[in-house]
Amino acid sequence: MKVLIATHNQGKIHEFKALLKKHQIEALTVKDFPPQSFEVEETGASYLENAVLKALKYYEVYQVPVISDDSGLEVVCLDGAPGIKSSRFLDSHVSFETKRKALIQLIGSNIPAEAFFVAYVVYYDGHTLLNARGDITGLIIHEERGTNGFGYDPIFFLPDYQKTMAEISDNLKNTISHRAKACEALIKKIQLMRSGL
Ligand code: ITT
Repeated sequence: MKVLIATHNQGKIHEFKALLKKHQIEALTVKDFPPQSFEVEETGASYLENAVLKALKYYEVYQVPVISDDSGLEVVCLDGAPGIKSSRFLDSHVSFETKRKALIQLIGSNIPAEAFFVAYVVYYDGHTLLNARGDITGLIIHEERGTNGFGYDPIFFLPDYQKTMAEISDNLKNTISHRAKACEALIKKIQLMRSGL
């Protein structure tokens, strides 16, 4: 089975490729198709709505089964911010190094601060729409640690491993992360759908 990963985020693509490979699903990316110019406006009021918007748009453009992801970082003492706006925090063109520094400043004396990563993933093949959710708890710390992963990973500390999400291996992130949990749950639903149950 082949599925198009409906994202331009290279970090997500890297993770989805490994997550799908475990289940013998081949991950396609937009680079496997002739160039298309389109944008998905993330106008949804929730992660799920945005993930659905992405899935429907990529399916409309490429006409192959797709998996999309809308995810974010929620800091408890900031009432869940940056949340659904995590990639647009400050501005979508601002570097993640700057976003991470600004977030640490915003949290101020509440650091280390309890936080969650949340991911909603959606499968759409023109007929069936499936979705699943995953999350992981951690602490936002005041210093950057590690170079793996992407986005907010270097400041997301995992107490159980005494490492940040950017210090653990790709393999471990792909077992415990919000995206890994959501993707595993989604694949179970896809398999059930394909087996006719
Ligand atoms: P697409 O819409 O093309 O998928 P995007 O990066 O804009 O790409 P989102 O709108 O879902 O995707 O934004 C999610 C943001 O949340 C992402 O850019 C990161 O800042 C953050 N994020 C999500 N998962 C993450 C992870 O595993 N590690 C670090 N940061 C993560």
